[in-house]
Amino acid sequence: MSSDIESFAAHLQSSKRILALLGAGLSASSGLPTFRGAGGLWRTHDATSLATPEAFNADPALVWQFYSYRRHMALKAQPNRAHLALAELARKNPGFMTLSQNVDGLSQRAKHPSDKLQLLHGSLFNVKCTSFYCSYHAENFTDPIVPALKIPLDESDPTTKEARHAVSDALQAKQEHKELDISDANIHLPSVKISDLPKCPECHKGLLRPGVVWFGEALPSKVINTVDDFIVDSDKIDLIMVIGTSAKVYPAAGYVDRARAKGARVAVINADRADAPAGGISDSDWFFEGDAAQIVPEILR
Ligand code: BV8
Ligand code: ZN
Repeated sequence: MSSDIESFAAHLQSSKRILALLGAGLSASSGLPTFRGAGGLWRTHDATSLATPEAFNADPALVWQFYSYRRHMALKAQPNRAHLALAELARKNPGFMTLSQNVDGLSQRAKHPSDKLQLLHGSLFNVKCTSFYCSYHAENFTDPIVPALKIPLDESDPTTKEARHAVSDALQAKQEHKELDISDANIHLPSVKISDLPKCPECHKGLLRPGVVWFGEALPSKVINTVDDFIVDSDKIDLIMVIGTSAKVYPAAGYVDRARAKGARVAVINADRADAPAGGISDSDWFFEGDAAQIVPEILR
């Protein structure tokens, strides 16, 4: 395995079909917490207990507070030099396709060409109606999306452990068919009434939900088909860059092996040496350890 920039740059130069799989580590330098990194979103706030249809059904107000907080943070953040360098490569190289697991909208704000940016897990800035008979969905950048979801001045994070306990209490109560009002869980969250949550402007009945892919939900078929076409249409894939991701969430992480199966060499950019994709890093690959915001612009120069 190499961390030699020259050999990587030479291979990049001669590569026609290139994939990049992006994860939360790409946006870390923009100030957005990752899911697993130190103090990450998952470790301290257990996003998995909030990023599910069950949690939303059990307590839509809490889950909306979680997403409203992340929308607010993402809008305050700026794309970093790695987002910009990847967008530049996508403009220059028609054979380069980016698969992003990130929902923070930073690649889009870096002017990454949209046809070259596949959002595997949706976006914080899409919303859709939860009513079965309504197909309303739209982009929405309003912050807060409704007044009731305004972030408290101290920007206290609504996904603290109290909130997490509240979700599991609510799930528990639901299962025991007891209606547990979130305020019974005596947590200090400003309780938000369901009636104050974002409503569908089309059917005026359904609650809106964030347009992200939750655990247990299928990835958007249009995105899957576009990525499959890119892979199948490629006689050979020359390179996949795996940038700032623990590569543990599937089916997204599975694209690394699919690229390898088409001959791709793998370049991992990660702050943590231990976080290599399944299947490890072979001799013909590269591992660049450190901050993606520093490394990516340098190796794509
Ligand atoms: C599905 C949107 C089926 C929401 C997200 C066992 C095996 C295989 C699969 C499963 C399994 N058990 C369960 C599953 C399925 C599950 C899954 O994979 N679970 C995991 C936990 C094992 N997958 C699903 O549920 C998927 N759907 O399978 O559906 C199906 C099929 C048909 C019909 C119906 C159903 C859906 C998964 C999508 C979930 N949604 N996001 C939201 O964001 O709120 S996933 C979410 O977590 C992110 O989008 C992201 O993808 C993922 C976190 O991963 P990373 O981005 O990698 O972030 P992480 O913190 O983990 O890592 C950061 C990395 O950066 C670290 O390596 C760190 O070292 C590095 N780093 C930190 N700082 C820097 C850095 N690197 C460089 N520079 C830095 N500065
Ligand atoms: Zn509707």
